[in-house]
Amino acid sequence: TEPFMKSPPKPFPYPLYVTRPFLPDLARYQERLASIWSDRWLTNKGRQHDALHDALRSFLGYDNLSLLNNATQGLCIALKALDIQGEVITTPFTFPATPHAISWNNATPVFADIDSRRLTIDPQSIESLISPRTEAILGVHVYGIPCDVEAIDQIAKRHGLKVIYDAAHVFGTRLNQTPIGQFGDVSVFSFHATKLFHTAEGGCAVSPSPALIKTIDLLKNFGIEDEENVSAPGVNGKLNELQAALGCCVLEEVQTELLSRQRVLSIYQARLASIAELELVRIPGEASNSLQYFVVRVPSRVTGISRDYLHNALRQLNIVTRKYFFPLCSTFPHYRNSLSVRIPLPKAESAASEVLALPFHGQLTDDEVHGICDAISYLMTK
Ligand code: T4K
Repeated sequence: TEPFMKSPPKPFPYPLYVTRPFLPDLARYQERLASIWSDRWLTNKGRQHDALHDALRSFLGYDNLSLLNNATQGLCIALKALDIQGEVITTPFTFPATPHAISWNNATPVFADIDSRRLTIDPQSIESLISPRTEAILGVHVYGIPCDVEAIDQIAKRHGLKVIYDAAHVFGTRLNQTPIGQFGDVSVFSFHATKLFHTAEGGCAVSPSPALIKTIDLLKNFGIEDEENVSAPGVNGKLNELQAALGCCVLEEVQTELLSRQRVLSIYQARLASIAELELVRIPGEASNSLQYFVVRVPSRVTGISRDYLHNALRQLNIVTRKYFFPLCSTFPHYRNSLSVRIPLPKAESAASEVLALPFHGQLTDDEVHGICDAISYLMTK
């Protein structure tokens, strides 16, 4: 396809959102709803919950998995299950949920810089921040790019730290064939509507340790052991039957969504790779692509064109891109003057000012993706 177009592109007649939830066959969902109606069982580990639990365990390859009502609550519960109370070294280049979960546990997030290529937490920066109060590292596999799990593992072993991964973007990811959640002490996935696999709201925790998942199961259900024993100060983190049923239906058809996203990705890559002013954020070869986001970077060294210009100009054309993840969490009022920000974070700042998530989901037609590429080509080269 011709990479440059001469005339200005026309706005789309409807918004093209950064993402849209995949909706499974409605009749299949209604069948499951009918079974919920006849069971009259709406939450607290019903049949749909158990069906989704088993299906995900085999689909993802995890023995120990706990379904949750969302990933934020999941992170809070995971940190509690590991009894983290001191400092947790984490990345500022993430969704607010990541440091907030640490803060809700009355622990202190401490922001490390990121690796400028992978965009994930930089192991060297982690080492520079370790103090006698450090108890854990919380890495985020941002956009589906795995953290440097081996380096993090070594640091954790050397200093006796726990490792938690925010796995909100890595549904199905394998790193050199190993399911990504096998690394660290615990990983938490999000099943929010904006995720490739979703239950409208939901999530799960996985861990190599059956004992830790047992604790998470306990903490997500008020700490109730049985009718007469409550052994821990738990919360309510349960996934209900209507959402679990939706998840079962989405999982049955997730391959369709993956194929469609692969089609969209191929068009973007073929059309945008030739624009010198744009860098495509790529998933490293050793990892499978979770196809969660498609992100480009507009390097600030490019004169005349900034990420914000591209974002605003595309919005005029009804192309709704998002600046995931700007602003950095380290700039939020709650953190910026606190013990959380101890070192300059230049690489994270530069990434946050340059990234742009483009519309990326299976319902986009080829023509729409080409239209987005036409608009970007025009704006970047005019
Ligand atoms: N860790 C990381 C690294 C995360 O990225 C997230 C969540 C979490 C933890 C926490 O996971 P959860 O506790 O949510 O399970 C959205 C999502 O709400 C959020 O889950 C996600 N990350 C984040 C990256 O994106 P917003 O504030 O950008 O959402 P919103 O409402 O602007 O939606 C984005 C677009 O999606 C809309 O422009 C249109 C489309 N959309 C959205 C919804 C909800 C639809 O078409 N239909 C819908 O039903 O946060």
